[in-house]
Amino acid sequence: MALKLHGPAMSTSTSLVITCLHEKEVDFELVPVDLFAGEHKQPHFLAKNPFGQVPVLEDGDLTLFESRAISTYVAEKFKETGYDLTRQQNLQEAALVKVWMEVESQQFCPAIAPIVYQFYVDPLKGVSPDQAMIDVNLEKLGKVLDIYEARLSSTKYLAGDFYSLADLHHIPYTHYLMKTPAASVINERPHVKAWWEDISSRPASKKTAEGMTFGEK
Ligand code: GS8
Repeated sequence: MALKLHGPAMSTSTSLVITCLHEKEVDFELVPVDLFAGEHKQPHFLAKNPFGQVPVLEDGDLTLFESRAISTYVAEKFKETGYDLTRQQNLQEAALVKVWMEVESQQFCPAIAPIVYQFYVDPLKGVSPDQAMIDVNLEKLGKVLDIYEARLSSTKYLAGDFYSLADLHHIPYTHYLMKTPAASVINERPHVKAWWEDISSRPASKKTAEGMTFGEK
């Protein structure tokens, strides 16, 4: 039975999992969830994720939420197919993948997410983007990316000279950021820019990006 992924393809957390599924060449069924209609707060969805957020993955009788945990599960379960995203055969490499996955979740995401929300989500609510909120988080993101710039001047990817889940987890938010004036925070750092161009041009990343049309007319 094919895996079932519940969530809209335009959502960052859902597309994180979709990119991983494409990298691992795993068949899945994408079950749409209408966030605008509040479907994720309805009892049938809360039974799958009591926090009422997408995505949710169903694999037979196993139900998972939290996108990074789902992508790790997929990468580990399907270790024989597609691209090796977790480097489990090498303890040190696998540990570095985990370190940089944590950095994405604890440092990068808290800075980039509010910026993307200001540019995309607030206008939908009829509220104009809060420039002060953008500026404060751009400064925070710039400091994180200074560390990335130094790291990526000595290794091709974050965990080492190999692409991994740690890089992949950065794709969804950066995809949206790059369509805003805040893209300069990436473009003005040459190693970060080259890294972004590399990871976003992978076939799996491009395939996922086709569904990431949030806010586009
Ligand atoms: C966050 C999920 C999330 O924010 C994860 O899975 O990584 N830590 C979780 N999902 C958003 C859509 S992603 O852009 C969501 O479901 N928002 C609706 C809501 O919170 O009500």
